[in-house]
Amino acid sequence: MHLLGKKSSSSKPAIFLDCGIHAREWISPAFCQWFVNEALTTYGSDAQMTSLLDQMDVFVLPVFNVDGYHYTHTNNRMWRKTRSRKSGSSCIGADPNRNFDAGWCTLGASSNPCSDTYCGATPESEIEVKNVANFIRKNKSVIKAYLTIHSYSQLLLFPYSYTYDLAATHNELMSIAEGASSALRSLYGTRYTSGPGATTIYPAAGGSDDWAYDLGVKYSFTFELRDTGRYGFLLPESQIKPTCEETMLAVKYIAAYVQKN
Ligand code: ING
Ligand code: ZN
Repeated sequence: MHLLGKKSSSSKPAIFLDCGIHAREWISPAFCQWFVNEALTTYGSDAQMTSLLDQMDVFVLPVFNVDGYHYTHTNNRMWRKTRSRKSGSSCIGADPNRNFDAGWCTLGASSNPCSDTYCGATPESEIEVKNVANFIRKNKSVIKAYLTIHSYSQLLLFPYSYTYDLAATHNELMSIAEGASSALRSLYGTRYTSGPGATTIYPAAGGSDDWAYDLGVKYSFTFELRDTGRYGFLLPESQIKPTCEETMLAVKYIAAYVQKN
């Protein structure tokens, strides 16, 4: 994991950013790598990045599901889940974004180990999920925002996905998401839709953003990057750079909001 931020004697408020929860969503790890490079190369020249890293820390987990990501390079480009073994089943892996302890396995998830949305044997059964959850729990007093990057569909989602109930801070989350989406659109005209997961994409329990929000991380968002289905997970190389550039604007918008609130 990368820790970005100007050294300080006191602990600063922080943002947690992860990429690559799902193995086949290759544009996601590309974005985290882009983000770290931008932070390292524009600190001191870009006013917004400089002030962000002076005042906040950013924890970046560039590839959450490393085993799955590797497997998409060697065996199956369309693999989504982890690569854990389960006794009594020949099927491998659980969906890390159904394995968090948020309405676990009640909705939009499967208890069949062979399903691509298998919720796992228990909440946090997956070692990747357990470790990220432990890290966020341990640092919850400083983590103000949780951002997780997926693809595809061009959506900016926020809680809840495990229930149709609106989040207590729904209006604030919606207005941040709309602001971030318009910042993103300003670069190349890419259109994003904002809203709660359950009604904007589909109901699904056990997701990381819902879990972080219920833990007390007020600003919790799931990005679904390009495209809307023409290429889907097989986003062409020519779209990597523009996708990362426009996504940076949205992430910086959210970071600036969190910084001043
Ligand atoms: N989409 C997410 C998924 O895990 C999601 C949508 C977001 C579900 C937040 C639950 C919570 O299915 C993709 N593309 O993975
Ligand atoms: Zn995903």
